[in-house]
Amino acid sequence: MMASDLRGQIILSEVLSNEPAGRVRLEWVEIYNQSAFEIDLGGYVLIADSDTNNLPAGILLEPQSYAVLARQLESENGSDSFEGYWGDSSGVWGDHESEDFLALDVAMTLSNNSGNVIIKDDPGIVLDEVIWETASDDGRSMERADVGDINSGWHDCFDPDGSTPGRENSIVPSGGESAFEVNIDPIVVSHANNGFDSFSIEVVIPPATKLTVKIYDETGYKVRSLIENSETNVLGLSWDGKDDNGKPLSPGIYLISFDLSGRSSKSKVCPVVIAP
Ligand SMILES: [Ca+2]
Ligand SMILES: [Ca+2]
Repeated sequence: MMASDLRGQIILSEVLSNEPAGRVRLEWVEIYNQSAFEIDLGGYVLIADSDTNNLPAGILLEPQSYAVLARQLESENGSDSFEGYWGDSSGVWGDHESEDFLALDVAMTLSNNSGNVIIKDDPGIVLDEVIWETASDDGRSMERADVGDINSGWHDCFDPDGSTPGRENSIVPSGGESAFEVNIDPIVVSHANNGFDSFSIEVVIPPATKLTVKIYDETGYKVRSLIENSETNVLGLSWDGKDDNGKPLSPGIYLISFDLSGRSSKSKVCPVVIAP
């Protein structure tokens, strides 16, 4: 394959524009080499809002590999830098097993609320572009859904860490990007025979939302708080049929409420039964 045929094989795969809380220099852009060949990044141009960066020649990105272009890769005291936050904070990139991918410094400032990033090839042809018009949560990146398909869309990162620099992007849950799913199994349990089975509860919530789960009796009295403001996208919980004081509840029907806050404010209520 001619070198020129490789030009279109570098795509944008992830953007972190809204840094983790309290940080100011931690923006980065992840690129991906779709091809089956090493590609020299020399000649590629990254444009982030008004900042233009000519990537340095002689740096090779391996096939099907990611590289991070960071606003501040390293810093002397290790703190406010990509290496300090996503690496081992030694002050040097590449000296730790968590730092096993290519990362470079670029000059850029990405706005949280709206912006765009473009990658061009040597002759100035736009290879890929991403535009955003709303802020993601603090520390949550935007990821391309499928790095093998340049036409695929983008979504907020579903990984509990909030981003996936240098590695595969997170997967959209089966229910879709706005998935809010609750599965409870079983829905009837019994106090009989001393032993008490628990309700097993799995919840999928959209990115940038927080989940609170509470349990009420039939009269609307709250008997138990299971979790508050959890940001985990796929969460497994269990309820042992006891109240907040650890006391087994009387047989009857109970209502488990699932409330989202943040970007979406949906709710669900699911009835379960404690049998005699
Ligand atoms: Ca390091
Ligand atoms: Ca990634």
